Amino acid sequence: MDNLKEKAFQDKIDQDTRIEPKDWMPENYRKALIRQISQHAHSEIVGMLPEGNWVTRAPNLRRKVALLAKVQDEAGHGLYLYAAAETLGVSRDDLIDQLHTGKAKYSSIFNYPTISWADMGTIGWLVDGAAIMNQVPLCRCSYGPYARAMVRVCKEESFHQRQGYEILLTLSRGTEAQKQMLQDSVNRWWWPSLMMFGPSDSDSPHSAQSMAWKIKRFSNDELRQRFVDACVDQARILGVTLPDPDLKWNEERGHYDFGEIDWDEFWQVVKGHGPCNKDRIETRVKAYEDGAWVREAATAYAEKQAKRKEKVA
Ligand code: BYC
Repeated sequence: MDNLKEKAFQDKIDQDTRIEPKDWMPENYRKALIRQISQHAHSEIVGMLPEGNWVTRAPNLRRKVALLAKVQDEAGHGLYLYAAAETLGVSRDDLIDQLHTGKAKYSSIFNYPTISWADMGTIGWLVDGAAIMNQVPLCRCSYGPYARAMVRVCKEESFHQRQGYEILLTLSRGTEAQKQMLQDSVNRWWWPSLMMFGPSDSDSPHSAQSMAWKIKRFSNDELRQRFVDACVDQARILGVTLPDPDLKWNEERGHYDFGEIDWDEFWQVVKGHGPCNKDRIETRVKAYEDGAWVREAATAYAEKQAKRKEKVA
């Protein structure tokens, strides 16, 4: 019976029919989605921290307003994604608990420190740039609620990428010290940005199945290559050097060749031993605890309203 259901399910996927929450789905499809969507949601929420760190130190009011708005957008992305995960039968409290107890993964990139203002520009250019490359295909993901959430996320990410690039353009036309700050920032963020796409295809345990289910539309290496190809001209316009001596155009492949990623560093960070993993989780837990009174007040108000409605009825 399940075999028949599974065949009908795969036929739907092959015909690009969206799967919706109440449709039958294999248990492993549900689990794969909960895993990816929740990791994605956690990444958006933890992703607020490295930039939030600079809100009070933005160089002028316009920059401060834009940065604050970007960080708020990321909170919104986290909420759409938690809501999409909840349609699969998992509770938000459980997901948040997994993040706070260190059981859940989130993107490796957010475990690196933001030590200069240029990092706000570089995160927009490279980190949001990598995110867009990875996430635009997710708008065509086979699971409806995730795909629909991604449409809005991608529109906002695109705006973030441009505001980051504009920060860097301004620095690139500035003083020698500003140009150096820009180059130093790109030196630190280039390789971690390439790691955002995940392990090489040959070391990616989930890719084949996720692609067969059209959760992922392209492999980690395909998207990483597209990202490198897109960045080279953008770096040239900024007048920065990408820190990879092996980066060069390959006429035969029609792509840029690039150097070997330090996979030891990647797995160290993923396993919790990056420069900021501990600090990020501690800050996140504190923010959650400090916000308890807001959740309590909102719940008390909702309960009061519900009782009032009951009385009227
Ligand atoms: N960092 O078989 P694989 C953002 C894990 S937010 C940490 O290739 P998959 C933004 C992977 O989870 C950016 N862990 O897995 C926010 C798996 O572990 P488990 C987040 C990583 O799922 C604010 C194991 O390694 N974007 O853009 O097929 C401001 C094996 O990997 C990483 C998303 O989440 C990593 N970099 O492919 C600015 C997008 N890479 O679960 C920007 C949606 C891999 O077996 N997610 N791992 O314990 C995806 O597209 C896919 O999940 C990935 C990984 C490409 C990330």
